[in-house]
Amino acid sequence: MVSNGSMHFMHFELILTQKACNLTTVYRDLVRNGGDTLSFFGGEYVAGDAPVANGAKSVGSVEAGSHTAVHRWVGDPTQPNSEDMGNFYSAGYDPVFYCHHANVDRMWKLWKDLGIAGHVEPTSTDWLNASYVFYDENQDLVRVTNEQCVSLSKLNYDYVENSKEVFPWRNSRPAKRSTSSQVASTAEVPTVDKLTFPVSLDKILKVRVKRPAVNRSAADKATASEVLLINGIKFDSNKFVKFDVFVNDKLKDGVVTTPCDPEYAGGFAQIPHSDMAKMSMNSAARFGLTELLEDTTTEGEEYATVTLVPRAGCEDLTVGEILIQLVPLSST
Ligand SMILES: [Cu+2]
Repeated sequence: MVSNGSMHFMHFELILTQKACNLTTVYRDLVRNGGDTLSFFGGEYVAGDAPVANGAKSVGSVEAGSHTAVHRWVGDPTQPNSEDMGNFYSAGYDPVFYCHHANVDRMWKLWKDLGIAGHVEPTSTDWLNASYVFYDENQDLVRVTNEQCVSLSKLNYDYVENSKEVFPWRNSRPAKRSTSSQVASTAEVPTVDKLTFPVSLDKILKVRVKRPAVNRSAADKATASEVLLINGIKFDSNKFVKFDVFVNDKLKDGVVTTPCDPEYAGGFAQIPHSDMAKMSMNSAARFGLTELLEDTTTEGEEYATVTLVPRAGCEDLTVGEILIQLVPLSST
């Protein structure tokens, strides 16, 4: 009976831990990694650009994070390519797809309403005029532009006002590490210039990347966010691919960091396009470092130690470039 009781207690603890971790995931997608327009929305595809196979547009923070995670979780793992929600061609067959994407739309609204500098929608005419065709309720084709979708009042719907009840993740920034938990010396880890790119992610990759500035002041952080760029991510679009990114994750011996910890920068994940012939995709990812460096007490470090951990489908995935940039928050 006693062991049964403690089992229940452990189970309860795990649920609480998972819930807190999930809230941290939403916080990361909307705040930490969504600090500027490009980081939140992902790269724009513009007419005249190179086709997908050659271009390298970055994914958005929600898109590659919680959005893709839900596709994967709800997909059918017994199917070779994780059908229905777990695959591009079949996701719309599952009615939950529409609930899921309505919530992604809501996350856009929440991101905008946070009122954080840098949370600005694209303003280029090209983006505003981009259009799509849909069937309306009379089965007539109608053309809809981005501009017509940006304003919820034009669409005649809205979401519940921000409140504690619908905003439980707002205070889910990871707890700050004490200085003593970090092991500063990582001289055995190669610097990025010692690697030959493109580099394979068939195993864990650990590299030190020089930061453009150290000990940035609050004023510096208000004008530019520090962003880790993983460019030229090439992979096979036929299968689910995922890798995780940790920064300054070398803690005391025996302490293993997880996606619930402040060292977790985020992940890159793509559900497969299994109806296509084998096709090489080229993408990129952006991870916000400003808060991460504060949370891990490493703002004073000249280099960031970046760890890429392959999780699925990375046997033939390669990375073309890893660098850190300051992104001005006034730019849109
Ligand atoms: Cu989706």
